[in-house]
Amino acid sequence: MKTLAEFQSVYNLPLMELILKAAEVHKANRQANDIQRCALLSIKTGGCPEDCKYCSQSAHYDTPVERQPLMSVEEVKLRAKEARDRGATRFCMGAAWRSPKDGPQFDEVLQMVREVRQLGMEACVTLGMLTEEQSLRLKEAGLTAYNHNLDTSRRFYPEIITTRTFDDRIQTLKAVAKAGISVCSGGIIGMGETVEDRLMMLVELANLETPPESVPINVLMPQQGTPLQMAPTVDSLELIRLIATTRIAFPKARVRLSAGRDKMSRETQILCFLAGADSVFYGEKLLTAPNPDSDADAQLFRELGLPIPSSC
Ligand code: SAM
Ligand code: DTB
Ligand code: SF4
Repeated sequence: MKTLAEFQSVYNLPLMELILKAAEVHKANRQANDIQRCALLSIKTGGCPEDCKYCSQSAHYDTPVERQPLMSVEEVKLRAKEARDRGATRFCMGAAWRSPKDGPQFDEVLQMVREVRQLGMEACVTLGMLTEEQSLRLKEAGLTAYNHNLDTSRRFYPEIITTRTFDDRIQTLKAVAKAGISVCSGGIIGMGETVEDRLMMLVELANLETPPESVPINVLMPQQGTPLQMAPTVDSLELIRLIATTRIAFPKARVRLSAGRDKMSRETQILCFLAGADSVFYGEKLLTAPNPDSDADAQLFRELGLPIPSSC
């Protein structure tokens, strides 16, 4: 059983000691130079019935995001192929749904998963709440991982989302794990929560029956029209401390430096990698928000001495 006190004592170590400790854990459990590049695609955009206060796709807020129906399987296949050619090894598809409805649309998502797997990539989807049966069908289609973030601590959660509960999220994670799909779950920082909330979120994740093998840490990208559009910027050293604590808390997991990289200096990103982050989203767009441009990222990888396709 992991405790808040335990994670606080790690998080509050002198900064260099914390980074060195996280780097040691990283080196002992994972390959130091293996930073996975994942591509992200919004396969169904906007008009979501949930009220997540950070999200540009919620129908509760007036945002500039244009609604798009479910993309065709052919289009997804094309985008996945392009991403693979640029060096992505995981393809993540997101749909702005509360939960998928069984029927032709879910069948199409299953086909997208099959196509991505046939391209030799890991396939991840994030479709909202799932039943056990839907999880099993996704597993049969070859799904590698399911992303469903706890987002924040149990106590801060109702400040951010009121249309589904923290326990609803945990139920979905249970269904995903029961189906034998790898669990990808993390959260967002910068929504007005305290450092204690961030660590409480890690405690919840670490104490799950099946802890996540993949932990995305997103920095809030304030979205026009959402209640959090004016949220203040997160201090980069707080991000680095949280990444290091996440690495120590989940020694074998992928720790994903996710949303918000477009506003980070190269040096902040490199400190995050040193502190144990070992994955980024690669490509100019996340779901609706911008990501660093591919040339800048290719250059960063070259400067780090990491492999990158010569065409990039
Ligand atoms: N509808 C699905 C769901 O919520 O489960 C999937 C898509 S949702 C956009 C996936 C995750 O992206 C969210 O849980 C949240 O952690 C992250 N996210 C969404 N908007 C963000 C923003 N503006 N800044 C940072 N992270 C964000
Ligand atoms: C995750 O934790 N971050 C990604 C992925 N899972 C699906 C999504 C980031 C979204 C950033 C805001 C946007 O593009 O709208
Ligand atoms: Fe919908 Fe997901 Fe956005 Fe929440 S985060 S409003 S569930 S798309």
